[in-house]
Amino acid sequence: MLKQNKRGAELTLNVIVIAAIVLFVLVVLLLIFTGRIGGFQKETAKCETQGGVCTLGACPENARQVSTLVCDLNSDGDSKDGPGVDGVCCVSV
Ligand SMILES: [Ca+2]
Repeated sequence: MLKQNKRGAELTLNVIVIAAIVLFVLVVLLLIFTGRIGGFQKETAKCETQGGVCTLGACPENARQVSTLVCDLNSDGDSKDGPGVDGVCCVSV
């Protein structure tokens, strides 16, 4: 604290550093927030809610795979575990 009183330039530098840290935290919070909104959008595009069926492997002949609808067959809340774990969305044609 004594150094800050002696040299105003150092105080200014501290303010800049603190401002940069605050800005960084805000950016991180924004990324988390937008990530959650993205999660909500995925929630509405769930396979089952759109009339599809989640299947491991290929879809049956009377259904087609819809890649825009997500599956979470292992129910861990994450639909990005891959088609071998979460399955693919099959919608009847
Ligand atoms: Ca999953």
